[in-house]
Amino acid sequence: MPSALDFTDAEVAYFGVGSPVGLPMIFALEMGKVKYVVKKMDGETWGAMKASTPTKVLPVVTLTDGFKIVESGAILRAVGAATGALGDGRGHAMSEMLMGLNADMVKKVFPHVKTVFTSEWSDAKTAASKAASDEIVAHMQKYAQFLASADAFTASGTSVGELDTYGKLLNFSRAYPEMVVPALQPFMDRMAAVPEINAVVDGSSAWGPMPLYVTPFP
Ligand SMILES: N[C@@H](CCC(=O)N[C@@H](CS)C(=O)NCC(=O)O)C(=O)O
Repeated sequence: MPSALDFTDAEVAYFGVGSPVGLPMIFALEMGKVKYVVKKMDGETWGAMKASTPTKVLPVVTLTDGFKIVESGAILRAVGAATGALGDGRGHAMSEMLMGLNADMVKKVFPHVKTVFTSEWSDAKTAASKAASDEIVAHMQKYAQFLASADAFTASGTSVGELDTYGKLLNFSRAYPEMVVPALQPFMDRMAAVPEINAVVDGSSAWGPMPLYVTPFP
């Protein structure tokens, strides 16, 4: 395992939207009880900051020594290394297997969904998106074989891979409820009941309201 960075007092810049990109790393910070600084961006503050960021996208985490970490997966794993959520042995492998499956989930689903920022939509787009459902559900069926118990993939149940799975599935299942195949429902229910995770989703964390990024099809 890599030696861990110290995220204490790190500034975490992200939008006030609970997206499949940002939610997992926020879950990891909250689960790890990291004393970080929330920098919640909106259109105006982001417009002023964007040009100065390394990759012109958020999230950006700035450690107290000025080191900046970009890329949500890198932040998630670095926070996981600092908080024990990377897992070890089989738990680490399982968590990384989920990360890989989730990357494929994103590729299959993201092009089809409507988000809070989508301005134009049509019935034809909804029909085209729904036509992708079978392939998406077939992907989600692959997860069940890896469950270590009825509702968890690892012994901790909150490895970075599980946090990533939950953050992404919470969003994408707004468009495709069928993505939560029956075998995954206990996992989703357990994760929803974790107080730190629930606080981010229900808007009672330091981030305040975080409406989900993906919306149901109209
Ligand atoms: N690969 C990047 C993608 C980051 C990304 O797409 N960020 C979006 C928000 S989820 C963003 O900053 N959009 C604002 C913009 O492009 O101006 C990551 O995983 O961190």
